[in-house]
Amino acid sequence: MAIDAEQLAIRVNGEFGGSFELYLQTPRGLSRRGTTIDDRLLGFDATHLLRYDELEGACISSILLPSTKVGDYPRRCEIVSSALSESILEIGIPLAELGSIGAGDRIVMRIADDTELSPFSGAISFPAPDIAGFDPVVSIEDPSGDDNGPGTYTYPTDPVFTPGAFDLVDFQSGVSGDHAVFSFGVEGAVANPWGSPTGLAIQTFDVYLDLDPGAGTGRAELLDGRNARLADGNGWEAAITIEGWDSAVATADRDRYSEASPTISITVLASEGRVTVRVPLSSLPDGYDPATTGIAVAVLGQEGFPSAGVRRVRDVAIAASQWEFGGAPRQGANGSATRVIDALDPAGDRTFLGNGVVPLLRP
Ligand SMILES: [Ca+2]
Ligand SMILES: [Ca+2]
Ligand SMILES: [Ca+2]
Repeated sequence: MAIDAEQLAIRVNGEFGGSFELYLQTPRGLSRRGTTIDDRLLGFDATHLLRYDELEGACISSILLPSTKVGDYPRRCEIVSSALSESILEIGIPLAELGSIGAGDRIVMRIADDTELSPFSGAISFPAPDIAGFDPVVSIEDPSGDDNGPGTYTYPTDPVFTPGAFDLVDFQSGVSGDHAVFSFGVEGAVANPWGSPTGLAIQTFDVYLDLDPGAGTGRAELLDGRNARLADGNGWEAAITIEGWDSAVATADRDRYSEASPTISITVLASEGRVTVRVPLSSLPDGYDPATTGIAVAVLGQEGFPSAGVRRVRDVAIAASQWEFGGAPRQGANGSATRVIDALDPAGDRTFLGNGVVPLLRP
């Protein structure tokens, strides 16, 4: 078994009677069942079921609700690669399908065919390597303690909003294989109090890419509801918004943008406060190069039930409440005040956000 930044590769030696089931447990899989589909005890709670047969190849089910009939498990076949030659079977599963996996997490597996479970002695498990590693082309630090928007914002009062969770301290970008990689460090931990499949819950990270900084092409306004724009003379051609449930890549011209949902893998190192994402280069505009593209980065509060016209980020009110940030100027409360809590800016110039502007940084 091998794991890299893009997939879990499994190589099985043995005789296959044409079909088998492979049960996997990953730390942040969505649901769990403790038995095979014909009710043999696995010895662990599986989060994923991969079914292989010679005709169909391999299909994976990643939602194994015990109350649901096995036949109703949603299954995806096109994303799993499989190859059988003589007595060696090779299977590749995209990491994005398995939920976030970080260094030190353990992946557990066992195979069942008609007659037996193997290994016979019990499930095997192995640790995931540090797949968040990559070589950054761009590395920019942000001051700590400026997670207060234009200087006045405070966190919502619910205890899930832990200190430093929205305080960006560094950003890196680079390319690894055919993926663009973006990595965000925050001062606090990246907790997952709402149990998202990616390990990310309360934060949203936006990255805006301006392929020709200073030329004024593209869109100045950020994604809907950020209530902020790039500094004059700059416009983004693509934006990536990263959150626990609904990450996307947006591409824009001056007047509008549209979203796509390519497979984005998210690796969370919770206690280190680090989130690393891999986005297919094919989903970004031609000409994207981390060494020349201007970037803007914003941290916001994720919101599954946003105000009208807002793309899934949390409101800022005059006074903080359980689920709202506080500190908006009276005239801007729940209206025009920016929802950006921290923006990447090594100079720490708060007048930017005070004017609804997020700085564009050139590598
Ligand atoms: Ca900061
Ligand atoms: Ca532009
Ligand atoms: Ca900042």
